[in-house]
Amino acid sequence: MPEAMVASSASEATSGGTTQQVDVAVVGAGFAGLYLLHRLRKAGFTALVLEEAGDVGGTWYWNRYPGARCDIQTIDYSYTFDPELESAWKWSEKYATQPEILRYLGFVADRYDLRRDIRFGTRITQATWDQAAERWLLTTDTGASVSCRSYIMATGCLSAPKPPEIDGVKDFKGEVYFTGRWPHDEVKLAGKRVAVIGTGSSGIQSIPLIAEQAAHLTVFQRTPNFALPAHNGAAPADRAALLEGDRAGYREQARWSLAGVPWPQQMAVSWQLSDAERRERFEKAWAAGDLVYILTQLWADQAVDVDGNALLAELIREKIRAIVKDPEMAAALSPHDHPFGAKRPCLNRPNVTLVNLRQEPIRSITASGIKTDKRNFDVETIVFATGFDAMTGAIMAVHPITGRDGKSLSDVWAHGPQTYLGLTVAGFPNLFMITGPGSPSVLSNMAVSIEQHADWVVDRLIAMREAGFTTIEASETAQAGWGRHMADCSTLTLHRLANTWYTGANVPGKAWGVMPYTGGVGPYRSICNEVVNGGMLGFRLTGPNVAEQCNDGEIVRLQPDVRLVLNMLADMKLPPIESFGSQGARDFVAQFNASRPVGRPVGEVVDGTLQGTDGPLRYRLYRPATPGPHPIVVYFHGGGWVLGDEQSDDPFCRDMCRRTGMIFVSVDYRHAPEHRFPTAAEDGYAAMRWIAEHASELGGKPGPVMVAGWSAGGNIAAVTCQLARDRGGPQISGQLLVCPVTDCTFDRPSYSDNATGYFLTRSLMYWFWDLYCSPDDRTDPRVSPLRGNVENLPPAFVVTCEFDPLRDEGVAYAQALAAAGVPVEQLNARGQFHSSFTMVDVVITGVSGRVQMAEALRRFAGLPPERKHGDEGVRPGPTASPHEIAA
Ligand code: N01
Repeated sequence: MPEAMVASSASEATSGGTTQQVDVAVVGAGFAGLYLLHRLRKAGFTALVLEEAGDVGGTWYWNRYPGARCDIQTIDYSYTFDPELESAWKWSEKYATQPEILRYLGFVADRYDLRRDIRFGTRITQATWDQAAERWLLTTDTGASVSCRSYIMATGCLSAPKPPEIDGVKDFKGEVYFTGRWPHDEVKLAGKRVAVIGTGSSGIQSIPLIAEQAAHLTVFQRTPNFALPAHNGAAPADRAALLEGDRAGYREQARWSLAGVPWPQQMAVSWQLSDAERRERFEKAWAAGDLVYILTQLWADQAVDVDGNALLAELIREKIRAIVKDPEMAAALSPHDHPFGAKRPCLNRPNVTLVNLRQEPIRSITASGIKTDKRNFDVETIVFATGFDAMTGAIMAVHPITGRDGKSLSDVWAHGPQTYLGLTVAGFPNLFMITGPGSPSVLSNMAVSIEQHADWVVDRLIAMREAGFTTIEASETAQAGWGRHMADCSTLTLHRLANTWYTGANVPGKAWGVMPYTGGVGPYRSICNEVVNGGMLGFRLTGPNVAEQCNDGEIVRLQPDVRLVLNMLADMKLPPIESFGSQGARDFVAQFNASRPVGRPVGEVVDGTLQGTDGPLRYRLYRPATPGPHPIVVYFHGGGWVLGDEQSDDPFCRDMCRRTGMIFVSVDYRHAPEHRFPTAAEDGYAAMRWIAEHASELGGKPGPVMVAGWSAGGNIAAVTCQLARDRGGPQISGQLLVCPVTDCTFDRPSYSDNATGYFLTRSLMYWFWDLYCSPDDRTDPRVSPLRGNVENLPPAFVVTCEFDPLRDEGVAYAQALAAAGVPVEQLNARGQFHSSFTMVDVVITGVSGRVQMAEALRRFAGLPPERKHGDEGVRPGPTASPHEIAA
């Protein structure tokens, strides 16, 4: 049906039997649905909102249990699309109560006259895509159906309460309430024996208020949760002043921030701070009572590193011990099984008698109360604060959704939600989700995310109308790519280490996976913009009078942190490094390295000199904190034979020393252009010999050493192995080659695929080669080890990165070693660039690669594997895995 006809019939509200025609139907009249309706109308679309509840409010309509409030400061948890609206409404508290938020949403609905296009008390029973008409047909429980061109789920993330899944609920003779479906009439708890099951945010918010009324309250807690004081009251003066000082700037910062609230990125890492400094930061955060602040502002590694997080978690447990005087109760309330922030913490705290379900699980609910393994509790009222079938439940539970070719969304999502951008699903044309799984949603200030999503969707509908397109659908390629990117992002945070509703682990039988996008609000926004700027990358668009358009592909192929680093470098608009000249380039590298996070502590760092071929060479030795003697790894830094020194890969050496439990000796070989080929190679070999001969004096195990190197250092490590074999030793038990230079030709595809844009450029490599080695010498195996004899070399672990000009020569070297019978494993690191593995604590996704490198070195040394909890993802995830070419 033409859009004009659709429009003309749109406002004819129908009941029973007839089908209302609109451009767009929206499910849900919460924050998202209201804003969508406003924007759609302004854009000239006919729109209808279908809402099961009796009024607007969404989650704030249903969650009216005692104590319900928001946990993001209300000045941030507001619409920002209309400055007049902002000045027309004033919040009374720092964290507004549910009634006030509901009043606000009612105020918004009235101000923009939204209710006239909302059908309340209407549940959708079925949604089916009609391919011929290119429309969605919605049937409802009122009998009035709707036909729409586009169908938008504004259903919220926490709207489908989880069933109690405890035996015997039906037998209970008393009253049963769910926090997520609290009655609108007054609930009388005065003088009653009440049980609350669950101590998530809803439980913790409601328990103190229920306790005030009830004669007796028994709280059944399975998992203790981190609870923090909210210090409610007026909005803090400093935040209010920031907002009032530059409202537009403040809102814009929020849109590009990580969590949707304007706080800067913390740079200081936990191990850089003293105990006293950490405590001071923590006390400040504790006193502030701001969830986003305490989740992001203490130290840079608090949310990404198990150790950095444990320091904070212990400080909170210390508070619990100080507040709760009964040690047994304090222990029961102290979370130990999940990192702080991996479950949503609560701004409040329980203050009542507790049943620890870890010690006495609930057996069943009986007619008169709750029976655990040890006791019977007689109660008159049970409150289930047991949470939600989050993110997907709200979308799937409302009705069956059938897309193109009869595809059911439940089937497509049977093993976990698949989406493109969290906004669309392949196979479901013209279906959009607001804050769906795969978007930042619940890990962000929802108000900011909702506006971004709604704007993006409505802007696309406008653009389609202008171009004559009538359908839009995500491609399978784009969706699969987004799934990979989502999984990559999830390795950046600690959410993977907790059983929560974020991962689906709270619902028995639900597929496991981190459902919200963990890459941050700002990066997500820029990706959505890139999709548009890339010609709607990953979408197929069709229309009756226009040619089909499909610019297929993946929007993010880089690892998320690599993307951030490269974007940051691109924003700096640096001139090519080679344009600085060799000394200028060295100064630049030194300055660049000074700005990176300091390396982690090791047992000891010793600087010294060793005897090279023509005189002393500096070295830096990294010794583990464990008792020695330790195996020794001789390490050669990167820098194209021109740049760097024994300290320039300091964070990498420290990290590998800690992971392997081995001594790393980083050698300062001499550099070009002052010392050209074969100086670096000969220095490398001489240094390795000296270190092997002096192993005991250095505190190492006598016997074979190992060699390792990155980039040109990888080249020197590979060459050293060949020279040691040909010159009668010393014995080397293994070689770790990270993005090594192995050959002098530049015609492999990675040299053109990754010629620019990934920091190490093709022209920089040309420059390095020119400074180090004249064309006549380049085929010498001491600089092109791929040209040498690769038989009888030590076992190797070769690392290559997808976005590295040197990728293919690294692969070629691994293949050559394998063909010659050398035991070799190769790690092809997807989405990584040349510097990924040495940018420790900046490129966090490099951790899994370094874990594998450390394991390889331990194998070379004949040691058992030693994994650090949390590093490698205890859950299935797309960590780069070593590809064994041959053994
Ligand atoms: O739900 P939850 P919630 N037997 O899933 C326990 C938002 N929110 O409604 O952890 C016994 O967090 C379960 O135990 P365990 C906020 O984002 C915001 O409280 O699975 N116990 C847990 O203790 C929040 O994160 C505000 O071991 C059972 C609890 O029930 C999200 O909503 C306020 C059980 C469920 O906790 C969800 O919070 C409220 C069983 N069979 C909510 N099943 C604001 O302040 C579950 N539990 C804005």
